[in-house]
Amino acid sequence: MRSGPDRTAEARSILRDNDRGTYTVPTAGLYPFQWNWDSLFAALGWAQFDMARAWTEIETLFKAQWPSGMVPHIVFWSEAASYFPGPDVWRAGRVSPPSSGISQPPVAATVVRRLAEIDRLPPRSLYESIERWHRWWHRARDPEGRGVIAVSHPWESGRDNLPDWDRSLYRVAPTPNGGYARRDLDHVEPAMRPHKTDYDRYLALIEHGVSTGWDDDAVARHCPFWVADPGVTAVLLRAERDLAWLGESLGADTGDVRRRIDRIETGFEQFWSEAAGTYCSLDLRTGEHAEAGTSASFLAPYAGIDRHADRLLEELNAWSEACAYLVPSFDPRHRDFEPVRYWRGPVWCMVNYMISTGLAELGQPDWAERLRADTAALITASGIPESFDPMTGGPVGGSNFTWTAALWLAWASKPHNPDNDSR
Ligand code: 9WN
Repeated sequence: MRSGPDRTAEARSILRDNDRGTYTVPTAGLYPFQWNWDSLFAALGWAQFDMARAWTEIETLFKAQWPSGMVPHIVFWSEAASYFPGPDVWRAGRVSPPSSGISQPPVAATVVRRLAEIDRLPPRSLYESIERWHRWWHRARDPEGRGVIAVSHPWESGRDNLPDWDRSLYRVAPTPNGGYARRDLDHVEPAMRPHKTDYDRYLALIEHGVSTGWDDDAVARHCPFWVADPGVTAVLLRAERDLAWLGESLGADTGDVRRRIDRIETGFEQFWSEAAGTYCSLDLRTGEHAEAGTSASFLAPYAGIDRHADRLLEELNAWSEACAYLVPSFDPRHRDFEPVRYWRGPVWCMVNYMISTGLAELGQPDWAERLRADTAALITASGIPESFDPMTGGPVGGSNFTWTAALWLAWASKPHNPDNDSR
């Protein structure tokens, strides 16, 4: 019998190597701090062999929660020169520890529910912290109560240089301070990273946040980039449902959570674009939908939304014919698709995990298993990098990557079991 590489041993040792005691860095060098959604996916991996460490990961992240309820996308627990932009650029220092001034897709309640199912319920204080974070999303990023959640920076979506953001981002005047030195290109080939023209605008948006003192109302009213994201909205809707489950298990009053669920469940339809035949992001300053679908379009079932399910499955089938491995981050038939440039094409295994979970719950076990099997094949062949080329299966971005390791341990290495389909 042919024995392949032992990815399970490798994945565990990547988590251990990236462990900084109370949090896990996404990968050494390229990302030397605690990142929000990376840490939560890391907890799923830790839970496979060190449950106490899994809980610590989440507790550490919530120690950085802002008084407003916001949980930052990066927490600078220590200093490191290998990443730009650091705390001196974000100047979000009115709270300790220093952090960025924006958030990231709120997967916490969903991960905590998973941990509760395999271990124990969280303390009430953690439930309340997550509840405050969810309330912040609605208040700060959907102040008009439309039922769609905006991002104030491409980094807040977690899907940085997606073609969706191009039109909205290129209306932002680039930073006049062009003399900065990027650090990401010290670690990863330029062809796999965003362009300088994108970075100039990422920095301008940080400067805008700093100029408001990171004030939520001012950001909502004046931020030049204000785009409702089906990715963040679907993740939040799923998380609200899981928060309701946690709240009920803990004996909390979940009336507000239920009202928020109703609002986004209805609001989500605003993402549907008949022109694109899928869910697309929506620029709230101009009212325009993006031109094409992204991997986030397929997160609707994960959010418990089955409207347009047949159309989504047709679309997924069309994507599967246009690439070798599902699910590319952007429509592989579109002119802006780039198979190795970060979020303009590559496959990200934690996105596959979320889409697959939704497809299983939709009653599509074959599609769910196809995504798991594709992810397993990618990791088996190419190791544990940040993401993968959907055409060749080759590794893309940083290496020895925490979330790929974690999702291998928690999901991709385990063939689908139909008995696990019901929530
Ligand atoms: C900016 C850490 C993070 C992920 C994001 C991913 C990338 C950062 C960057 O890396 O973003 O947050 O500098 O490129 O896009 O999803 O959390 O892995």
